[in-house]
Amino acid sequence: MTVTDAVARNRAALRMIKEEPFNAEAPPAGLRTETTPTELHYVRSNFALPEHDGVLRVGGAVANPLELSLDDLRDLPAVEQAVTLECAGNGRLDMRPLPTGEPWGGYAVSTARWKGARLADVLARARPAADGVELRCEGADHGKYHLSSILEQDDADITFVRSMSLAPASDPGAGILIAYEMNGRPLEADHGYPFRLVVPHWYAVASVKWLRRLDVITEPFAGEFQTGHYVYQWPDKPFEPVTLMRVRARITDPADSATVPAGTRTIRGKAWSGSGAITEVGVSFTGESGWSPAVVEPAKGPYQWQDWSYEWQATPGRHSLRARATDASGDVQPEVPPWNRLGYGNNAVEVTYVDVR
Ligand SMILES: Nc1nc2c(c(=O)[nH]1)N[C@H]1C(S)=C(S)[C@@H](COP(=O)(O)O)O[C@H]1N2
Ligand SMILES: [Mo]
Repeated sequence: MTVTDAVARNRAALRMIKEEPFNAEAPPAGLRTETTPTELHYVRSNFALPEHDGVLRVGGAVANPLELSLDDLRDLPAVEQAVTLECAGNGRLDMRPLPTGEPWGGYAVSTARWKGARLADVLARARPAADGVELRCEGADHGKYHLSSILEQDDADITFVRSMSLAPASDPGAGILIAYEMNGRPLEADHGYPFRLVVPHWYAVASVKWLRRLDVITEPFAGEFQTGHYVYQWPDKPFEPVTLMRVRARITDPADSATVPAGTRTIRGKAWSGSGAITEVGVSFTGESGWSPAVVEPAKGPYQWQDWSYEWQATPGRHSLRARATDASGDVQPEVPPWNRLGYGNNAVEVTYVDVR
């Protein structure tokens, strides 16, 4: 697929990390509103934009294999929900030593309204076999790829494939969609046209774009994007697959390096986690003092970031503002990025510098 005018328009307002395949962060404005406008939503693609023949094939260990078109998916009951997607590599640039991989700052995170069919409804029609354990999810994109294992041959041509356990995939309550609309419009090419998975709470690698095949499999899947990349390669403990988004807060206002007048200022931000609703956000001003509680708004939906705010008596001088979130599982942001070889899951507390005049 080529870069059409529509694709170029969708890319214009983003902060580019890499031109081909196109990878780009949201601008700070993409995090200030309740949901991120499509043209401000970050883009992360491992390969060039693929061709897609418009058919979703559902097979493997199923009683009733399916071939579904976009219209077939639209005929199923539709669900629309806001979902925060974050790349597992978000914040990699702040890790030391700097891991290999796309040098994401902090803005590979966005929230859109996604509409589609429930994955569980599609699987119910296909009728998985009793010995099915996982669902293999294949995108239409492929290309040369630097494999993470040095034992493998470098730069093989591989396809983007992920798997997930069959239990959540078959659970209508898990909120997993085969999405065909984003913010009320058909998907843009960069976001997976004609349809993609949207897996709430998980780092967005699970949300396979340009979805082409779903196969029920009877052995766990071990593809490059499952067991090579998207794995926490810890220096001091066993490797673990990347799964849920780690708890994180972001100050959205004032902007980093802003100058603001002295007086009462409202500090605003977002906070999100894949392991539970945000229960607390603390704000700290010197880098040393304790954490003062911010007001955390209740979640507007089960899968989206939450707003928080703090009334600040801003006195003249340079201030370092930090925000730290805690979620319902009791997980809290660390002070130091949790270093791992491929640089995933950096949810360390961030600092915003503000000059008050
Ligand atoms: N087919 C396919 N799906 C994919 C990817 C990809 O490279 N190919 N990248 C994944 C990763 S790592 C992320 S962070 C999200 C990004 O989704 P977005 O570009 O819509 O923001 O898509 C996921 N789905
Ligand atoms: Mo990602």
